Amino acid sequence: MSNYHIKTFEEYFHIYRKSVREPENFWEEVAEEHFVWRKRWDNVLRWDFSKPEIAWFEGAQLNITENCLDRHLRTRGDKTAILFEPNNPNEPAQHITYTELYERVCKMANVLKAKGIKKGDRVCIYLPMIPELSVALLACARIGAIHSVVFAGFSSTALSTRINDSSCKMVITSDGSYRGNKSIDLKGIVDEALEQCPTVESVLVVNRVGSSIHMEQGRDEWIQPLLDAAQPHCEPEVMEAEDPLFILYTSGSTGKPKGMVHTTAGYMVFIAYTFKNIFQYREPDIFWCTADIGWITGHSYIVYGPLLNGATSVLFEGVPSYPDFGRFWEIVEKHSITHFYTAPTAIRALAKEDLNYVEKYNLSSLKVLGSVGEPINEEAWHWYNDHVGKKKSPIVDTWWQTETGGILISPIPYVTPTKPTYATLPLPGIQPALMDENGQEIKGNQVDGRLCVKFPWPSMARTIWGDHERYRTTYFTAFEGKYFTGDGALRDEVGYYRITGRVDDVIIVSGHNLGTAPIEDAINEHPAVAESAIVGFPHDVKGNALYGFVMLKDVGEVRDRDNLRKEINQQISDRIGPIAKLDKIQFVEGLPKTRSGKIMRRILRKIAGNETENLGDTSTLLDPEVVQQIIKDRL
Ligand code: 6R9
Repeated sequence: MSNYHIKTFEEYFHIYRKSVREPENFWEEVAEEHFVWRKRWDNVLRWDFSKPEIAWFEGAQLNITENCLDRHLRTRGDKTAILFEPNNPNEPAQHITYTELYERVCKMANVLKAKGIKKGDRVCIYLPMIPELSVALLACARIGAIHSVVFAGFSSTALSTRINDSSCKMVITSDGSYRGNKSIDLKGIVDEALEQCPTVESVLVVNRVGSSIHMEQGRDEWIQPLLDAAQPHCEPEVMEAEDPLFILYTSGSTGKPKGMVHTTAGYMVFIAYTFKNIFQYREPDIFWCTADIGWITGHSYIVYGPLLNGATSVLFEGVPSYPDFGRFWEIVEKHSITHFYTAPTAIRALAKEDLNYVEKYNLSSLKVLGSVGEPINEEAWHWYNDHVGKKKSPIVDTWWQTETGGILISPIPYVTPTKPTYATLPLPGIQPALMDENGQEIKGNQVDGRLCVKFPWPSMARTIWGDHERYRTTYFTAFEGKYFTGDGALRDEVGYYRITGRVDDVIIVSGHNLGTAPIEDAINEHPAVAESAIVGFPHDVKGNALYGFVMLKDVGEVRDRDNLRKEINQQISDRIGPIAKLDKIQFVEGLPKTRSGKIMRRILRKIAGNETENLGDTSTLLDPEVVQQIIKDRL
């Protein structure tokens, strides 16, 4: 029996048990059956979480793009690989076949090579959701360059920090981008960022909006003429299994973003396997993940997962509210989408609008619905199930992280009975553990604790770019011998997992992970600010919104507080991006601190969420008076 496609619940348990008993045999079988290798591995797995060192399929040689493109040409050359749906509904959709995609990737790979990009070089990609974005990732992978995609909603400072952290040699961007009825001057943001980026030698610019932009002599070039002149074939670079494939930055609880490094063979095997099983993908299904490729969800389940399986993957440039709140459903009907994968924040935003926006469209093509990015609340789950899935399409609530590369806990549709708000069961090969505060594993059911993983899986990040020690301390020291996720979870009476949220200083706003530290740093840079602390509080649509407690240097000096609030938010917008703006800013005379000087965010969180009745243990507070004053002035 093939291990690859799980079809019944019994089969799931059978495969799961095998994957725990003999993980190496399990993954070896998956790797043998479904990929093109230039050379077979010598060793399936070598690992030591104390260092931490993790290596899968060592000795193997391959190129992931051969698996995404070349091998499909004979059997699926004319099949649509990317179905591009533009921001403007009147602009025609584009069906890019596997053959066309292969040629476009090869051409771009040849352009990168001609610009001096070699195996191991880092290329920053700062593009909107247009086909060139997928092409750029694959072109890098084709020649062994390491792509570092930066979400095109990040500010110039956030962009330059990421470019510098991994010393990128090149940036691929566009003149501008469309989002709803707005267009954004992406190239202007890049120009500003590059004032601080000495390692960038060249910038390739895609023409998307036709705006007139500054082109820096000797540095910037329009990409289209170069592509037109390039050869449509490019020999794939032969990569070692553990050669880095990409870097993707994620927020941490300290200031600097963490460049998570994913490597080639393990990532490929796990992403292909999870795509196929978690979505029960079968030809000729049409798969749509609404995430941005700037996040891990887009990397794994818009680009690599679908292409590794020869699927049709929808790439949507726009937003769910343009030209109106029916846009998602209009697209589902128009392209007979079978799989729809989105985030709870989008579901909540659409659920607030008139039901007619959903009911107007024929959604009968849908077979599987997915959710990712944050816990899905009961109300949103039911709205999704009732009005989008019409109670016929199972919802897969998929839990995972940038660090995990692919989905670790999720129902398998038509196999695992779903339960609202539960991500349910681990995928084969994944061994979760709940830990108590003393570092002991909590066995049995009906328990809750901190979520760890006990055994390596192929697509886990291998390090943080340039800072392996930070990788070790962030993920492998809280619980000895285990990978710590930063999330809390509970396990119900049948062993189903429910993720309850972050237990560290990361706040998820509209599905975006925001570290408290970088936002506080941005606030503190304002000349009037002495110190600040931010926390999340519940919000109907965003899941969490941000509440800032800000202490000023000289209270007497400040005349216009509303203006100051605007300036603080502008500062955050400039440093990080508009997604990190605060919903509420309360000026305080002091912050609650422990005797060792740590801000007690736990207390601030309760105040922001209006749960001031029970503040918990306040005995370690240096000055309890401060807390009473903050409660009194609460917004
Ligand atoms: C894929 C992605 C990771 C954090 C993760 C957790 C939260 C993601 C979730 C979920 C509950 C789910 N998260 N999926 N929480 N249920 N189905 O989102 O990666 O951006 O790195 O975020 O998102 O807190 O630790 P990333």
